[in-house]
Amino acid sequence: MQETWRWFGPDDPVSIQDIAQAGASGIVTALHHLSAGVIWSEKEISIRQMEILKSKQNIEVDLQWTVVESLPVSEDIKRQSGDWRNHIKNYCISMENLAAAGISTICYNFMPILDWTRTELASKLPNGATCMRFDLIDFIVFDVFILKRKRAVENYSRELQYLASKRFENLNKKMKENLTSNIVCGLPGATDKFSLEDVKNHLKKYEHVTEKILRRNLIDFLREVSPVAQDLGIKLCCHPDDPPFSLLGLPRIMSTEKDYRIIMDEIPIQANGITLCSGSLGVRVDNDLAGMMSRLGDRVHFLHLRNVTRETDDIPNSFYESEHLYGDTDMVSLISSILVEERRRRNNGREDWSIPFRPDHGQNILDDLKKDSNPGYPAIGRLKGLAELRGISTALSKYFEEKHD
Ligand code: DNO
Repeated sequence: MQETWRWFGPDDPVSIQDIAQAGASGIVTALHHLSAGVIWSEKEISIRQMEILKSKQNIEVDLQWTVVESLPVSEDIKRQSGDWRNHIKNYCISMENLAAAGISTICYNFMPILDWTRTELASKLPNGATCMRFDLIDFIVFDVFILKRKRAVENYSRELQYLASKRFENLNKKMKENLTSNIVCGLPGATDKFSLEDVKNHLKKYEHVTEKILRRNLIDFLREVSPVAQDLGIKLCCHPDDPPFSLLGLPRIMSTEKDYRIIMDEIPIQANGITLCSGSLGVRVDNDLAGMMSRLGDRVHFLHLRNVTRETDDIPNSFYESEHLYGDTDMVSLISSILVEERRRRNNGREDWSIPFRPDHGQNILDDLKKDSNPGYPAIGRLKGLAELRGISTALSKYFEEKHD
């Protein structure tokens, strides 16, 4: 398991030095300033590589940009509208430029309009730490009473609508603004920051896009880009929907093992792979993470390891981001499945046997609470997560080695 760490670029309050001291050896980053659909030029890519080099200052560690997260897929590609054909061409050119710069793992997602979504960015825990949270009732408040989406009520039971209406009555102006900005302003890494009007306009453009159409559009996209990636030695890895259920009445098509199976079977080449994100997928009680790793593992090219606690087992539901080892995903079983897959790859002589992972998100603890950082991406909370995950993987690897010697 190759330890990587997400870095948002020179403005990220968590520095390259911090990352080096956390012990990670790979950087996960993206050219966040470029809009979806445009070419990532060789020049822009090398500027980011130089920024990493420069920020290393005098540290003697081998820290390289190894994973792109994300090379965003434009809304036009997702809808097959407007300039989508050009955007696909541009995607292929960006992949060529990344391959030429020695970067060969590319994460992307296919969620319409909203990328990952939370209703609370700093929910207080009993021990004083804070974490991110998705509260279904708050989301309904936003959808039905703030955004006032047409036919929104059709997506929720009467009981949920009632609870949302009661909660809405108690929100003051500031609380409504906060909830809106948490949902539409774009969490770290999301390509777009929207206003309410933007969301309404986008929703209109998605009116005809059903689940079937969105899935077909993803397959069409992959049919074009996967062979190019394969020739370039690039591994594409689709990030799951976060949360893994429909939001704002929009289809979401990468939420379950079955969803992944369809996409992998349609384009059965190695370059067409997965980001297994235990935090996103773990929100659904019907996703068995360790099992998914064993069954889909051959094409898992990137791992996001984090945990959530579901507040109910219904889908959709509310959840909060728990500590890396203590949530609804059994992290020990998941890591054990990962190590079995790595051993299988090694036995088959695969060069990519060591799968890059990052400790995804972290709670804000200790000095994190006094410092600025991107929501979900504090230094110490993630460091704690990384250390715990490293502990499990080290112990299990040693155990497996002894068993097999
Ligand atoms: C959240 C992340 C997402 C992810 C994109 C992948 O922390 O996992 O922002 O990067 O959705 O395309």
